[in-house]
Amino acid sequence: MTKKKANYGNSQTNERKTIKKLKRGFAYKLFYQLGVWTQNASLNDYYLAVSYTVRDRMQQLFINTIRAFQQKDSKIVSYLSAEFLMGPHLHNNLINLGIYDQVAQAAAESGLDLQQIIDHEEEPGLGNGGLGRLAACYLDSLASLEIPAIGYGIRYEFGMFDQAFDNGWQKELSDRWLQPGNPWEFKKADMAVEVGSGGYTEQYKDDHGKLRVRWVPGKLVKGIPYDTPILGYRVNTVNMLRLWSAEAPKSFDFAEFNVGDYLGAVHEKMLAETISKVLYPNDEQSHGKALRLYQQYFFVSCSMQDMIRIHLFQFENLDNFSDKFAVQLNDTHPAIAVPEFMRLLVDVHHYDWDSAWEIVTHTFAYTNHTLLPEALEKWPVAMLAGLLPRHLEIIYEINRRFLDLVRLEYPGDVDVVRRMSIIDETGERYVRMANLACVGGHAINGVAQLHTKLLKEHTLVDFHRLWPDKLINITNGVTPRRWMVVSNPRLSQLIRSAIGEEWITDLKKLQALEPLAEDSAFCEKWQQIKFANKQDICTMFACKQGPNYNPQALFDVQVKRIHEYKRQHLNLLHIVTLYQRLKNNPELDIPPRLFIFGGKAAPSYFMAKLIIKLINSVAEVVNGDPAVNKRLQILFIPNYNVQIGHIVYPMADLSEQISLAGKEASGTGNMKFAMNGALTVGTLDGANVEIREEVGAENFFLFGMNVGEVEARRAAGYNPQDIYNENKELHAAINLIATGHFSHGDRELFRPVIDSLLKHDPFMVLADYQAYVDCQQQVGEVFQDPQRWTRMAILNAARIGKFSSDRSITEYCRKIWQVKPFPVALTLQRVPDGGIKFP
Ligand code: GLG
Repeated sequence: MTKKKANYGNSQTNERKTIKKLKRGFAYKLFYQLGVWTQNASLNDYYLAVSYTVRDRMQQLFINTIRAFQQKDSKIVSYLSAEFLMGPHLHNNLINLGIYDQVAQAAAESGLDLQQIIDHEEEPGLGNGGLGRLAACYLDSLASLEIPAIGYGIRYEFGMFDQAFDNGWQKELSDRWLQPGNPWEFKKADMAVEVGSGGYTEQYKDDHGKLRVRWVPGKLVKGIPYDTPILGYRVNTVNMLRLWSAEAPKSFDFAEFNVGDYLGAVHEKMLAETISKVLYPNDEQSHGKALRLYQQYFFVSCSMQDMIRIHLFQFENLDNFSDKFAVQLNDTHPAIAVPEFMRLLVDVHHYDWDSAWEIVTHTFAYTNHTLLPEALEKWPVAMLAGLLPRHLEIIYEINRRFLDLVRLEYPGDVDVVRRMSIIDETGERYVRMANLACVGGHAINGVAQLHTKLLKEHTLVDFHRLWPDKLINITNGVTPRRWMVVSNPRLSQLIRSAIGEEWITDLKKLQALEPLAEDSAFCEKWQQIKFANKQDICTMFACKQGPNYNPQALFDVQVKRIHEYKRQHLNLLHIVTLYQRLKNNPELDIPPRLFIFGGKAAPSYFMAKLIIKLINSVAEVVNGDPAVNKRLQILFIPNYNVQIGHIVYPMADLSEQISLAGKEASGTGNMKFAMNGALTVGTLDGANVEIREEVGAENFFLFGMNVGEVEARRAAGYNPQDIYNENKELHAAINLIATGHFSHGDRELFRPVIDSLLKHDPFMVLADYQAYVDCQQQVGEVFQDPQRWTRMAILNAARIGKFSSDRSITEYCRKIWQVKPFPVALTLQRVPDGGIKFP
């Protein structure tokens, strides 16, 4: 399907006019909006001026899309997510609008360098990693597929921390994304809503003498929405990311709330604002903190109230709410929406329980993103009782009714009741959020085939048995607009000139590249592009200890959160092994390699931070050793984020996807690498399985145990010490670390890593070590045959079509949301004098 172009296309005749208008736009914004003139404007002023000018060009589409939301026959997807890792907006918006070239030209004619302006943007890092970035890819696809959608989340004042290295240790610096000003958002102060906490519940009789319950909160805060337009690719649809910021409500004004106590009143205001102050920087770990629970409740309550308002704007009551809204719970973080919506329906809008439950369960669906037990959220009952007393009552009632159903289905089976209960009563009592989400929605999905299978067999086995059709798979995807067109312009241009543009919105079309894998001229161009991308990195980062990085080397890349299950330390053991081999045999015939790492560790995750220190320590020794540093180098890029991702994926030769089988739900970096023509070395975990299926086993470096083998190995009594004793190279590599070779003789520093590996090795690093090293040997050999390598790389890109987020979103629409595209008609026109003409 070819898409019609949005208004601001690149038609030749309008070109000059557009450029002239853009230049005038920059100057106008500088002068009137930012209050500076060209001579004294800073780079930030120019960034803001250009961004405001671009935003203006989205405005007509944005307002028309919101009008489309308000039409009775449009159904809206609400994506509820505690994280949206959007990445920089400017470049992406230029690409989606189709005015990159004109803006670049207008900037040049104004004496500006567009690239420099693009690079200046502070990205909104409102997410930890894959889960938040997935939400951002999905917003891009929803808009590009013309599906009306709102992303609902939190406008954290401080997003993900900035990472720096201090003597090799991770140092966390506070993120300042809002400091330079955010030109992409609109504050909608008059759309604020109130959210309660604490207090008590009481029964009362309504006007008809009916007994009802109401919640009397002890405190209120105000949620203020900030809207960011989310532009689709070359379509009229501009959806909305609505992020809530917490403020103290009016009712807490000085006179009423705290007579004469000025500081006390300010303190209240501060407490209220704490709610949206900072993103919890933990990936894959539940926090157990009351503030975190309240953050979740805060944005969910704001969002449900907002949807209800939108609905009642068009309809008399909420009976048909689930025909208007499909609400997706991105993991369990927003699962408190289930009792909140019940409360709003029963207590506020006076629905009876059964009708309310009918509406609720038809509205929600839940995506599970993890198999790690420590990531499954549960909240102490006592905490909920204090913070959200009415919600706890509602959860009990939901649970009572649900367990009746379970008992009916499995008479006499007390174990199944215990396991499925929303309340965990095995010790201190907890509310299990995954169980709540499973019960409160009409669909549950995993994020890759293997992940869904494991959910069915283990984590959610009881729910799957009770409701066999409810749990389905929708494999993740990523947007080719950001991860190819924006981040890899050279490759995108080559592909365009070879097969046209349709792949940008229909990624399966990349298949047309397959025959070109045999075309030597095309292969040569492909290689030149990879080389140029690699050179960029070498220019950007200078080696601190040794010779500068060599763009001829094999770029072997692992970028992702630092976590033991992702096994950055397995990668490191391979590096130390190569280091030893080179030291023992200087003539060894292996291709030069540059190992690149990127990723943050949760500030409280001791082992992950020690692994960062270990990588940096090995880097210092290896890079500084002239005996090896022509063939072995390590670069740990600090502060890995979306922006760094833009430069990392295009230059990689090899993508490290080496988690222990059964631990990574899907992974999405694996898709971005393959899209950009990197080959994968990986285990049969998460979406790796499907990537390998698509690109062909012969174009994928597979190693290690599969899930069944992992289970069997553990069942047989896994003893890592045996492997250490038997494997000479591994033994030597571990000893080198343990004896202080990389820590200036300090034998204590890395002892916790070594002890963990030798005593427990929870992620079976040692069990997969030999297979990994052997597989890497093969990688090195293939790399020495550039023709073969390039052919494999092209086939990876050509066969990656399945992993577009457009495919994922199309599946969500069909299998879960029952939503269709709703193309936006431009009924509200801009008029030349700057006013708005109503039709
Ligand atoms: C999770 C999982 C990843 C997954 C991502 C998006 O760990 O495997 O790709 O969600 O579904 N916390 C995450 O990043």
